[in-house]
Amino acid sequence: MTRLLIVSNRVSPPVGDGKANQGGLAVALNSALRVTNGIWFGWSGNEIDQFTGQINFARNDGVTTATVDLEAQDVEEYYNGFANRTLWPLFHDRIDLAEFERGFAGGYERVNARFAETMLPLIAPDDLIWVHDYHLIPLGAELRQRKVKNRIGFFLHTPWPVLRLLLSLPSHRQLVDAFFDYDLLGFQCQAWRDSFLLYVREQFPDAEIGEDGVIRLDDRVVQVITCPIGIDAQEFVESAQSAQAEESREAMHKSLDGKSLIIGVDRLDYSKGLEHRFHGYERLLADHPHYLEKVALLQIAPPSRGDVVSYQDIRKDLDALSGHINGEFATVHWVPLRYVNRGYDRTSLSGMFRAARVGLVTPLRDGMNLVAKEYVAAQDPHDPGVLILSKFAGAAEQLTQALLVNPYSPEELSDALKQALDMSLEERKERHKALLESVLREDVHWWLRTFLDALEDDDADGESAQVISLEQKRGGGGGGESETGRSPMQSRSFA
Ligand code: ADQ
Repeated sequence: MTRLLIVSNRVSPPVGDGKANQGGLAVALNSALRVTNGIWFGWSGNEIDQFTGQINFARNDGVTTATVDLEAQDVEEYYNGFANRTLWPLFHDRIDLAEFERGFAGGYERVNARFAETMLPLIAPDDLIWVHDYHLIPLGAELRQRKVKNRIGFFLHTPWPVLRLLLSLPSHRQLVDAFFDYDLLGFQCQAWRDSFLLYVREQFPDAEIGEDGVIRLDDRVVQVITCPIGIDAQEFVESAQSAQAEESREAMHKSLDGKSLIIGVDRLDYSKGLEHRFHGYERLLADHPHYLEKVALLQIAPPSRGDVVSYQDIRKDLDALSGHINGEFATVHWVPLRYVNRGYDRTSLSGMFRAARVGLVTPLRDGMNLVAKEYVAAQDPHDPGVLILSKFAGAAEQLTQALLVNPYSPEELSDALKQALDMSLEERKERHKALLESVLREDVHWWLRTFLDALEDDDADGESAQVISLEQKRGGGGGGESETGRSPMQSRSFA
């Protein structure tokens, strides 16, 4: 079995109290690590005075994690800086919030180099290396500079920005150039992949782009695929039917006292469109007074990235807006908007999703959005709720039976809410059936298999001879050891 080496900014080791409190992504990656006896490498989340590169190993529930501490300056420039104040807003079309500081870019390069240097001793010749997300785009190139010959894949969890916006980043070419050092590049949906290929076509005219998504640039070959992430759907379906979920659903019903629940669950992030969502709900209440005291919006939004000013700002804005809406419409018996800044365990959440007549998932831009899929999986197929989904979430390419909306338009949101609240049982069942089929079919296990099959497949472009010769150019040779003692690419089987 080919060993898997996963690299992400933060590491999520399995936790003692079972699957319930872990996201589907962590569960799926952990199970792949368990099966292959793999390792998950990344930042511990801790700060240290001076970077030492010392790896702390831990083994939890059959999964080995290897973590390093970072200096405060690294955290500020790489994580809070380039990752969360430059790339995240840029990749979510918020150029107005993007900060372009040279120090950030320097920190990003430095930490990626430190990751590469530190993880080098962990890499065995046959390992498949899988790098996750925008924090670590240059990691593949850093590893290649250190003569790593292994197959390396990269998966981007966020959207890929439109060409003109990306050009605003001073180091955009350098950033994209690093992608050519991977063997496989995965995007959440066709739109982000197309946008990436368009960038390459315009900015790297020497690159050959095959119809199969294989790009050749000089001696580098990368295959670009669409591989939408899913949830652990079957597990979520079962969790929503458990006694604990039922308790949470019942408690919710009791507190609603016959009102229809509309639910939103998001990290508190400006990309999730919470302000626009609140305005859409306000519009519903203003334009359709017969819903007054008949509906309630529950928005659960635990704060994230509180060290970044734009996140502090959005929190203040939402506090004010939720107060304003409740001030305007509430009565002594009714709170129209329940706005909660804390997290809930996944089983309780599944019960709340099941209690909700409408799932309101309206990010302004989102790589995929797993909440939309969780809402679908949690529904009772005999009396399902309606999913309202932003057209600008990656999930909209798969979940076409949702009510798809422009999240910027309060009118469209209000219309969709009305349509959802008034929808017949027959139509709700029909839409839900199609949605559930998609969520079950393309679940997180399907995603994992699809990505790893492509990563293992060193014949992906149908021209293995050429790939092998490129491996030789990288120093792998025709069967002997390379200068770092790593053998060239070998056939792999991931079970
Ligand atoms: P996120 O932006 O974090 O992920 P999302 O896909 O919605 O967004 O996943 C959030 C997860 O956190 C969901 O599983 C959700 O249930 C959970 N969650 C949110 N609020 C919670 C709360 N209050 N209590 C408990 N759990 C809560 C990034 C990208 C997305 C992409 C994912 C996976 O931004 O576009 O879908 O990665 O690739």
